[in-house]
Amino acid sequence: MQRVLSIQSHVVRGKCGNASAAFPVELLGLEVDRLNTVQFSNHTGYGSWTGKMLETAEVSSLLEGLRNKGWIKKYDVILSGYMRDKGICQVISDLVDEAGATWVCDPVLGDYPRGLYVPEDLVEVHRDISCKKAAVLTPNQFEAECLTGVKITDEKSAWNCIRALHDLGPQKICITSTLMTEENGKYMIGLLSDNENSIRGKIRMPVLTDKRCVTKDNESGFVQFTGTGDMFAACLCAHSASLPFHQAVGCAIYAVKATLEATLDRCQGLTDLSKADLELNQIGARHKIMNSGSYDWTEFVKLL
Ligand code: PLP
Ligand code: PXL
Repeated sequence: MQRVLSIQSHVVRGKCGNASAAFPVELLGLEVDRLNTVQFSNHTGYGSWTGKMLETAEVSSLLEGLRNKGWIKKYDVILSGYMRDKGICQVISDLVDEAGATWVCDPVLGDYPRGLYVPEDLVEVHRDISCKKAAVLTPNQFEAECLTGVKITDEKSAWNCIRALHDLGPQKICITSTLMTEENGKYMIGLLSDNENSIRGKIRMPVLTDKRCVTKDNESGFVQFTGTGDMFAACLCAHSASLPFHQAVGCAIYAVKATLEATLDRCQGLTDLSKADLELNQIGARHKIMNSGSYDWTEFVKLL
């Protein structure tokens, strides 16, 4: 059985960071050890929260404890996500070498429309340290643009952005979500590129809308979830243990989509949707997550 070390945030209430990533990895049959880079009461999208972040030295000390037991070399995959202290990237980079593990890096920096939601110095650190060593990178559009300086306005510029990301290091890249849509906003577009196997693909995900989310800045009622990127990277990591990258992407999208649908199902009968109502309902989707590896990935991924 593969063992994953997942280094990202933890929230007491809600589903993001390790609270979004760990359960699906377990449902998919991998062992996951959680190293929490922060412990907050809730995700920062609520505007206020309490809790603490770990200093780099505290992360190193936890790893030292694992090292003393001979457990570092047992990791097959290191999954990293949300962090706030830039020194942690170098610690993870050294850890990946020591463990001889594959680094799946979700360079969490921000998104549209929220913008940057971690300290600014993390952009440079992800560019110079994480990208140099990560095998797999899963930025969203905002993060891909921050890392490369290449703006995505259409598919051509998106592929230029992916090329620039490959030049930074990672051989497998998935831009999980972009502002590009098809069929009048019905589908959101993402892109994947596996340089080692010369495979490129376009990802089409159905956009979920809800009347209760309609505002004057959001006329379509696009539902803004949090923790989807974290869950996606985790499912990708788990499916990659048994499937080629592009297929793992399709199956991970299915697991996330089933979860978002289960989340909206849970909101039936409510007149308004709060952030708390939109916390991912992974439990409601657990059977679909478990079976996502045998889902027809071609529904979401078209090879180019
Ligand atoms: N929305 C949907 C429906 C998704 O399936 C995914 C990724 O799997 C995302 C959004 C990506 O979210 P983020 O922008 O947080 O990376
Ligand atoms: O989903 C990214 C994320 C992870 N961890 C914490 C967050 C967020 C986004 O808001 O606040 C603590």
